[in-house]
Order: sequence, then C-alpha cells, then structure tokens
Amino acid sequence: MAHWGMFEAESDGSDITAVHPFPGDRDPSPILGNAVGSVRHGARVTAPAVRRGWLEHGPGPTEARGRDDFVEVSWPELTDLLAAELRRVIDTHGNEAIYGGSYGWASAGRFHHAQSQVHRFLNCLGGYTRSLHSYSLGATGVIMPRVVGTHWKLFARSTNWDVIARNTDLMVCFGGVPLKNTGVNHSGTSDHPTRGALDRFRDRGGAVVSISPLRDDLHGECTWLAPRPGSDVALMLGLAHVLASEGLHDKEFLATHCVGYERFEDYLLGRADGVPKTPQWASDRCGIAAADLVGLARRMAAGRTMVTVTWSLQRVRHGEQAPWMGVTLAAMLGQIGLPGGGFGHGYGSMNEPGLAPVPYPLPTLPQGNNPVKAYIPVAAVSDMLLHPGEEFDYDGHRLTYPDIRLVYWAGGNPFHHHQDLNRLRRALGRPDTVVVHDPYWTPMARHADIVVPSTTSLERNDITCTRNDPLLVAMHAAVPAHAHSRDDYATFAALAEKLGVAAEFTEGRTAQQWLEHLYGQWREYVRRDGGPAPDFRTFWREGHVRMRTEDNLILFEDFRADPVRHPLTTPSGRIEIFSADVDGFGYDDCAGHPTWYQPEEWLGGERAQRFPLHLIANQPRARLHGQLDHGPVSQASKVRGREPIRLHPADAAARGIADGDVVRVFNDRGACLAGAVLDDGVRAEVVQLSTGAWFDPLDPADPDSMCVHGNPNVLTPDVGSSKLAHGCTGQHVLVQVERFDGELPPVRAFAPPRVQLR
Ligand SMILES: Nc1nc2c(c(=O)[nH]1)N[C@H]1C(S)=C(S)[C@@H](COP(=O)(O)OP(=O)(O)OC[C@H]3O[C@@H](n4cnc5c(=O)[nH]c(N)nc54)[C@H](O)[C@@H]3O)O[C@H]1N2
Ligand SMILES: Nc1nc2c(c(=O)[nH]1)N[C@H]1C(S)=C(S)[C@@H](COP(=O)(O)OP(=O)(O)OC[C@H]3O[C@@H](n4cnc5c(=O)[nH]c(N)nc54)[C@H](O)[C@@H]3O)O[C@H]1N2
Ligand SMILES: [Mo]
Repeated sequence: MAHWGMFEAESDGSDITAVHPFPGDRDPSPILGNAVGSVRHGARVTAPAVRRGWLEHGPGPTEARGRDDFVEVSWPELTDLLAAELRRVIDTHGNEAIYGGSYGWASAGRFHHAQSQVHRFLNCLGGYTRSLHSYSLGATGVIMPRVVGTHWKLFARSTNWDVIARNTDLMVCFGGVPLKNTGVNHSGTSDHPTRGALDRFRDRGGAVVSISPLRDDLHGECTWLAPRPGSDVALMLGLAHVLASEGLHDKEFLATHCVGYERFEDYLLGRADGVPKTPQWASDRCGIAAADLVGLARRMAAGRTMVTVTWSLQRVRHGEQAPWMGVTLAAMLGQIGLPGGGFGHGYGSMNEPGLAPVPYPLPTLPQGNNPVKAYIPVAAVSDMLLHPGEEFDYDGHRLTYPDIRLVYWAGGNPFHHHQDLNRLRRALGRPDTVVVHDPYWTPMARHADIVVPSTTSLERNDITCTRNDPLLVAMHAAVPAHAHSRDDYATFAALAEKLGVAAEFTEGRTAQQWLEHLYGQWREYVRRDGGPAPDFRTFWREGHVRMRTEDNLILFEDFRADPVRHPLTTPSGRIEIFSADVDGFGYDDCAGHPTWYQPEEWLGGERAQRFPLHLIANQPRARLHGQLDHGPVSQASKVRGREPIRLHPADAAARGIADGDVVRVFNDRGACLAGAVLDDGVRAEVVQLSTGAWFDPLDPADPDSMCVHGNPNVLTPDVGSSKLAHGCTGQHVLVQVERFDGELPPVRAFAPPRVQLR
C-alpha cells in the first residue's frame, strides 16, 4: 500500500519491476507506476553520511550546507556521533533547542511512520519544539474549529458521494473537483470512487459549475467559470449579496443554527463600511460578469445545492476567508445538514471527502508526552530559524521563537513543501546541526549535516489503514533493504540504547512484535463492535480485513435536526458567521466575519505591473509531492527534463514561446526553468507549475541560484495566511515568463552529491 493506492508489486528479488492495482479499486491512480525501479534508483542514500565540514570542524552555523561533500560512516560511528550531538544540545541548550516538527508525508504504514517514530524518540529524550497543523490545511485548521467546531470532520465525516449522486441538483465547486488529487490519501486507499460518483450524479441530471483557473479541475461536462485567482471571496460575496437583497436567504436557518449573520449582513450590504458587495462590485474584482453571478445565485437558491471549496483556496494569503465564506454562503442557502446540500471542503483535494468512514480508532504508535512548551505554526520554520527570541502573533497568542540548535527531519522534505527556498537555504545555515532521515538524496538531505539512509515502505513489513477506507491492510515487504539502508525504527532504537532510553522507546519489542501489538489493540475495538477480527497470523496471510463503514453520511445532519441536543463545539454551539473570539484578537488581517482582503500576489494589484502572470503552484498530477520524482510516470510528464508549465496560447504567443520550449520563470525572489505546454484550458494571464520537481540550483554555492528543474517554491512568498493561522500560502505567486535561449544546463537533482567512500 502507498498513499496513492493498494497494489501487488512484482520484483526481480531486488527492485520493483511492475505494479498491479488492487482489483477492487475502481479507478486506480497512475502514480502507482512510479514505484517501478525506485528501490535501487541512483538517488538512494546507500550508507550513513556526514557532511565533511561538520565532521572536520564540528557543529555550528555555516553556509556550507547544500554545497559541501559528504563522508560515508559506519552505523556504529553514526550512532556515536548523533547520540553525542543530541546529548550536547540537550545538556547545553535544553530540549527546546531541538526542532523536531519534522513535517511531511513520509510513506504509508501505521508503524514505520517516520514522523511518529521521530516524535516518540525525541519525547523519550525529554521532548522538542513542535509544529502545529499542516501545509495542507494551515488556515482551515485554525479558522474552521472557530466557525463550525471542527476542521477534520469536514473531510472525515463529509457528506457521502452516494448521497450527493442521489440528491444534489447543483454542485458549485470552487477549485473544481480535480480527479488528479483524489488518487492520493494519507496512509493509503483501496478504492477511488470519485470519478464514478460524478458520472452517476450527472447521469441523474445533476449539474456542476466549476470555478477554477484550470478547465481540467473538473472531469466531464460542466459550466466552467475562470475568475481571477484569489478572488473567490469577492465572488462569493457577490452571490451572497444577490441572496440577501432578493430575499432568497433562509432567515430561519440563520436564526436557529447560526450566530452573527446580522453583523455579516451589515458588511455585505455596505451598512458597516459604505461598500455594498454587489454583483458588480464582485465582478470588478473577479472578472466574471455581474449578470452571470446573479443568475448563478438564483440557480443556487432554486434547488438542492452543494457548495464545495478545495483546500487550495485556503493555501493562500487570507486563506481563512474562503472556507469561512463558503460555509456562510451555504448557511444562507439553508441546506447544511440536508441530503446533498450544504458545504463540502476538499472534494477533489484528496480521496477522503465523500468516502464513508470506519467507526474505529486506527492502530497508532503512541508518541509519548512532550513536556516542551515551545511550538510554531508549521509554516513558520524559516521565520523561527532566522529570528530566535522574536515575538509573533498566532491565533490569539503572543509567542516567541525558540533558539534552535538542532533540526531533526524524518519523513518530510522542506525543499518540497516550504516557500521562498532561497530564504529557507539561509535559514538552514543558522542551526548547529541538521539531521535528515530519508531513503533518497532529496535536496533536504543534501542540506543536512548527518544523513541517515532509511528504507522505503517496499522494503519492510507494516500494517496500514485510514479513516475513510474499509480495509486494514498487511503491507508485506516486497524486496530486501537496499545497500546499508535501515528502518527508522532500527536507527532510533540504536540511538535510544546509546542514550539510555531503550526500554522507553522500544518497550522491548521488535518491529514485527510492534505490528502484532498494534494489530491486537485495534482488534479489540472491532471485536467489541461485533466485527470480523481474525488473529494476526490469519490477517497477515490473507492480506487484509474488511471493516464496517458508516455509509450515507450527511455532514452536520444531527446538528441540523436538533441544534440544542447536538450543538457544534463552537463557543455558541452554532455556526459562527461572526466569531467574537476572532474579532477580539483585533487582527488587521482577519476580522470577526468573512471579509474580502485584496492579496498582494494577484492580478488586480500593483505587483502585477512587474510580474503579470499568476502562477498556480498546485499539486502534481504525476506523483505525490516530491516523492519518486525520478519515477517513470513523473519523468514521462517532463518537458526536456523540466517540470511542465502550462500557459494560455495567447500569453505564450505574446512572449514568442512555443509548445516544448524551455522557459525561465522568475520574480524578485528567484527563478527556475520549466518546459512550456500550451493549453487553452488555462485561464489567460494564469500559468500553472505544480510543486515537486526536486530543487536543483545551477550553482549550489550561490544562495540565489536559479533552479534548473522547475521547483515553483523558489518563487513563492514565505508569508503566513494571516496572524490568526499563519497557514502556508504557497499556492499563488505572481511571475514573469520568458523563453530560455541559453545553453540548457543538465538536471542533476537525482545524482547523489559527492560522497567519499570508506
Ligand atoms: N508552492 C506550494 N508548496 C506546497 C504546496 C502547494 O500547494 N504549493 N502544498 C503543500 C502541501 S499541501 C504539503 S502536504 C507539502 C508536502 O510536503 P512533504 O510532505 O514534505 O513532501 P514529500 O515529498 O511527500 O516528503 C516526504 C519525504 O519523506 C520521505 N520518506 C518516505 N518514506 C520514508 C520513510 O519511511 N522514512 C523516512 N525517514 N523518510 C521517508 C520521502 O522520500 C520524501 O522525501 O507541500 C506543501 N508545499
Ligand atoms: N496527484 C496528487 N494528488 C495529491 C497530492 C499530490 O502531491 N499529487 N497532494 C495531496 C495533498 S498533501 C493535499 S493537501 C491535497 C491538496 O489539495 P488541493 O489544495 O485542493 O489541490 P491543488 O491541486 O493544489 O489545488 C486544486 C485546484 O485549485 C485550483 N485553484 C488554485 N487557486 C485557485 C483560486 O484562487 N481559486 C479557485 N477557484 N481555484 C483555485 C487549481 O486550479 C488547482 O488545480 O492534494 C492531495 N492530492
Ligand atoms: Mo498536503
């Protein structure tokens, strides 16, 4: 099992030669193909390695990270060096000086989950500075609990696809329902029902309006509206204005199930600020004709309507506003909690929303307790490293950045996920020591001092399952561990032994005994529920167990039926269209109700004079993030070895760019090369360059070097969504694009750095 689906692997005894999707999967993800040849790929880290400068001069801030070469060491040497350095940092600076947030997706599997492993290990040593929330849902994770009392239930207990297919008349999809993203689900997935559900929905007479800069964010027939990126909140306000001024809003639902509609309406109709958010006002911002907005609002009020907002809409500056405004719009329609009506967040963002959940907790490696109080919102990592001791605002708190001496990363790749990579490179020069566990020489591994070669999930036994999939799956190792790579668990167990916390960390279990132990705990839940729960050996032999699922769920159905008996966990127990708490923080970038803020990176502002194209840095079709970028499916998507950038033919023609040309994409933060693909399914003035091409600086010694491979995060701004959530804002950035006529530099991202062998 991988994050992108369940499969049988064929091997030649050392590497994967073919993958066969699980026969029960109705629409397997093409990303599966990247596993072929991945185990022995030349980008693997084959043995523990230490940066030469660190080995020779010891720990300390340095600009050499990312340029130095490495020296191979033995496992016992690695364990000694790393244990001594952890001890030094803890004894001299305290546990707070270790940043162990270690954000990232790692691989599927409940036990060998790298983040859980590193957190458990660091907790055994007395804790670490942690991170809150995710790059996926930074803004949502903070705002939605204040608005509807939860963020995770919006996906994990969302209205089921079957309910939509049977009941919905109209889906209004902000960000579309991109099937490319439904290939993926955290910890795996055994079935992909979204394509079929959309087809059944349309066969029954349902209609879709897809509001997105990209036509292919919706598969099949739909009305495609392509507003200016980043203007959705203005567009939604225009729709809300029609509902309010034509009396199409559900006053009873707003009175019984919501608080603060009046405050919001004062803003909407301009009583508060003298600016009514009319369809014309909205049109001036989003570029969709006012008459079309009026027509759409009336249509939404005329039948059963589902308003959906993809996660990308909150991965931008002021990202709190789009999901908040989406809920407000759905609340005005009064259909929240009805079959097929209301609000959805993340249909088409991942293969979880719309799928039936299982009623049991998942088998989970306990992470222990972290006594360290310091934390950061996850996307503030460069800020933290560059500004130790400085204060900052976050979610009603005034926090201080800790002074980090050791950065410990296992299972993530900041050179994939973080913004403004040139700034990140400088930030990574600050700590004394950077430790990275990864199976591959990712750009993050190249910027480490101590590189620990991990196995991949194909080289070890594990068990996996997720919240919204009926199968608990046995992941049998397909091939032996490559070269000197080792499970993260084995590395941490050896370090724990050296540091005197072996008993706490391992609890005396081998990896296989942990699998049996976690399975045994899970089995008790199922047994109590009367479900089938074979013993471990039977499960391991048969390969999976099928669990009961809660079918036909409707989001907030109970709450709708009886808001007094089933209140939301907001302060008022209702939907907070106005949040007194958020209002009370007094932030200038997040008011107490959904508000239109003009972003810096958008086509309607000053900056677009210099950088006139709006780049959408969305999720890649051909892989998960940066994982297996060297795989055959990802490589087949490249243009002359570069990440494809899609442009509208008119924008390309104006720049003398032809399909297949290599282009330079740039702004005042950085530049990258990419391969041009002309496509009239991209809105004019928009270009699309997905994340995930491994960062490949032309000159590693130059901290502002161009990336020759096409990583959009050399361009994106490193700013939080707002003081409230400080969510990742990597989805949007203004750029300029020109044809690249210079000599084409080779892509060296997948060739390991120089390592001195022993
Ligand atoms: N511009 C822009 N940037 C974005 C986004 C965007 O929309 N735009 N999206 C953001 C989002 S939503 C996310 S979730 C992040 C994703 O960012 P990440 O999750 O950091 O990206 P991955 O490439 O999945 O990194 C996982 C790493 O774990 C390694 N790994 C796999 N298995 C193991 C293992 O068993 N042990 C160890 N030690 N390592 C392992 C892989 O080789 C890989 O290097 O990116 C964010 N970045
Ligand atoms: N194939 C594949 N699937 C993935 C992933 C992957 O790496 N590869 N990553 C997974 C992860 S970790 C996450 S969090 C989810 C992320 O899920 P999302 O964040 O929803 O995914 P994106 O593809 O970044 O964005 C979805 C679409 O939103 C549209 N969009 C962008 N800006 C705007 C805007 O301002 N307005 C409107 N209306 N639309 C806009 C873009 O056209 C884009 O294609 O995807 C998951 N699925
Ligand atoms: Mo994500």
